[in-house]
Amino acid sequence: MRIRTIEDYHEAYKDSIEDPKTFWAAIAQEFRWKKPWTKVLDWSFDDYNVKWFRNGKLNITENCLDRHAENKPNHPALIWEPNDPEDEPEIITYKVLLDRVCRFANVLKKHGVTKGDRVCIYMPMIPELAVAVLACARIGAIHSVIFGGFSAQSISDRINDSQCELVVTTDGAVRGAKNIPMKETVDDALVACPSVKKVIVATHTRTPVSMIKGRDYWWESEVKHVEAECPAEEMDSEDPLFILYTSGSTGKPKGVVHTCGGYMVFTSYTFENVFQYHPGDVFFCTADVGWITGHSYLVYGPLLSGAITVMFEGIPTYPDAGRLWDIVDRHKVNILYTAPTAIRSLMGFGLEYLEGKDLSSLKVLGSVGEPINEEAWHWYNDHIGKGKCPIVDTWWQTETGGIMISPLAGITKTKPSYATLPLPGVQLELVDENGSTIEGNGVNGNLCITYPWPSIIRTTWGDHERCKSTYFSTYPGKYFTGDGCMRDEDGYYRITGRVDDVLNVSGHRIGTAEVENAINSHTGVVESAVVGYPHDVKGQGVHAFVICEEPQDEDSMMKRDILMTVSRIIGPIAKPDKIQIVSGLPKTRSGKIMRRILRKIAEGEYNNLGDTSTLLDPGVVDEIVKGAKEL
Ligand code: 7RM
Repeated sequence: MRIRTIEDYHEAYKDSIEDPKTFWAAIAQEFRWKKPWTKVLDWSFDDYNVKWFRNGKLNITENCLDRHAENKPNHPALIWEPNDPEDEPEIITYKVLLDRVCRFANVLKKHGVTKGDRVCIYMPMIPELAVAVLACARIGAIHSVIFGGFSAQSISDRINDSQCELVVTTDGAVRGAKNIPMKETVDDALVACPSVKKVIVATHTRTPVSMIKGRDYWWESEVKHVEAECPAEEMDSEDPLFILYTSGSTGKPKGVVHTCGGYMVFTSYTFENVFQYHPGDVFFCTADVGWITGHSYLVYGPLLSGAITVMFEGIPTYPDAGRLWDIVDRHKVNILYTAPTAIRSLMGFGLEYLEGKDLSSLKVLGSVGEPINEEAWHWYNDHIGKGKCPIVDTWWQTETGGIMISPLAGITKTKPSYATLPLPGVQLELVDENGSTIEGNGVNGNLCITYPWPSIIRTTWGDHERCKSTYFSTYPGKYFTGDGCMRDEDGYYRITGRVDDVLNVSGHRIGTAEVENAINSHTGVVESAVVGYPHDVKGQGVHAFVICEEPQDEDSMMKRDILMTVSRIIGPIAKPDKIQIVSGLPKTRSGKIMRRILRKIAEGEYNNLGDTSTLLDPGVVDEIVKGAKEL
């Protein structure tokens, strides 16, 4: 379905509310199904259970690849831009991509992977990553992609949670000027992963690696010895497609499960409508495939729609802060989808990095992952879009699978820092602390969704109760997003940020409890509390308040060792920006840490701490304020 005008939007929205099943069935029938569904939707948000396109059979890779390889075999599917701008980009057509996916699918089969098995993918942003993901989907294996910035410990926790049997990785990775030892990290992880039987290693950096006989195999030699054809496994619409781990308010990340049919329908529908993709447009999503944005809008959404998708191995600041603009220029990118943190960071380097870059191919700009502040919005609009590219500020979550609130490019009137309006098919509600619906405009509340959409999270792997209690119990009968939200006088939505203990650091979701657990595992640490504070580039920074067994001097080894511990346990992305050693934490008489006070202190709002009289030891606050000022 294609919405082209604001009238279309309002009409589609109305239809989607009045008769959601008919609305989604019409979109779903645009895809290739091996067997039609018998019922569009079964659902309950009370005893959480959602099933879309019941008994429908399909394979998502037939829709991503075969359809297009038949119609336009030589059309580019993936453009790969290497880390080093001196290296050659790679252009992979639909025909070739299908071929490579089928070969690797046969490799997985040869190593015993079958439908329903879990496969862990830990790779840099190279074409083999997309190939590995799609090869799993081809044979019905459930992929669990782990972002390359996670530590060995994080990898093994995730592998063990979902009992992966096979891992796909590379010898090494390069990001900017850094070399990253991928296989070595996997080896460290596997010491604690008895479920893993095989490891497939793609050669990329030629970093020396250890290869264990009978367990470890080279990608390049494996693909030589298999057939080029691989039939697409018949999957039920509700069979799991992938697991993606994401942080919540507890110490343990959850494995968000998405299923084949609904995820396919929703990612393609949102891709085409939000970005107003036209055949032949070059689409560049800068997110890593290790995050949901990379899954939905680098791999699946664009390929389902037969688009040209750009994958960039490196970072926006290498070799200099003009790299993204070089890529736009070089590949004539029409649609750029990136995160506010990247915009803010590049903004800081100044306009000289835009000199001589031809950005005239750009038609649409997108933003995702965190609220975009007005300054960054205007910079993006004026200097990248040259005032002629609509900006789509897309709000969504790992759990929603695809974009939920966003302007439709060139159709919805935009407003800086507003995600604007829900897509047709998305039913929002704002609720107050008591769970009562907040009606009308010019209001603030907690953002809920009251009706299922096709790519809603189905479960958290291995623990359905956790899924129910995390998302469907705060406000019974509604999906609770964890975000605060304003609806302005025009009925436009503006996300104000998380209302739980989840941080958003450079667009990466990090649970404060996870960071605290990591810090607390460091020797000599008694207790810690982690909060976020506004950070000019990262959006949020991480401020850790730590109680140690022994008194510490200002630049003690302790702080550096804590950073190393967090890096080891979670990954460098979770390293606190500030560590403040304190002698106590503000606690209530029942022993609960008053995070509200710590947040205020971290934000620098020292004079507005609210009522501290109920604290066990009010004096501790003065000491923490003093320490924070000195930091
Ligand atoms: C896509 C993604 C989800 C959280 C979400 C929000 C925040 C995402 C926006 C945003 C304001 C946006 N998935 N968030 N997009 N906040 N405006 N356009 O990021 O699972 O990793 O994070 O990110 O808090 O709940 S995620």
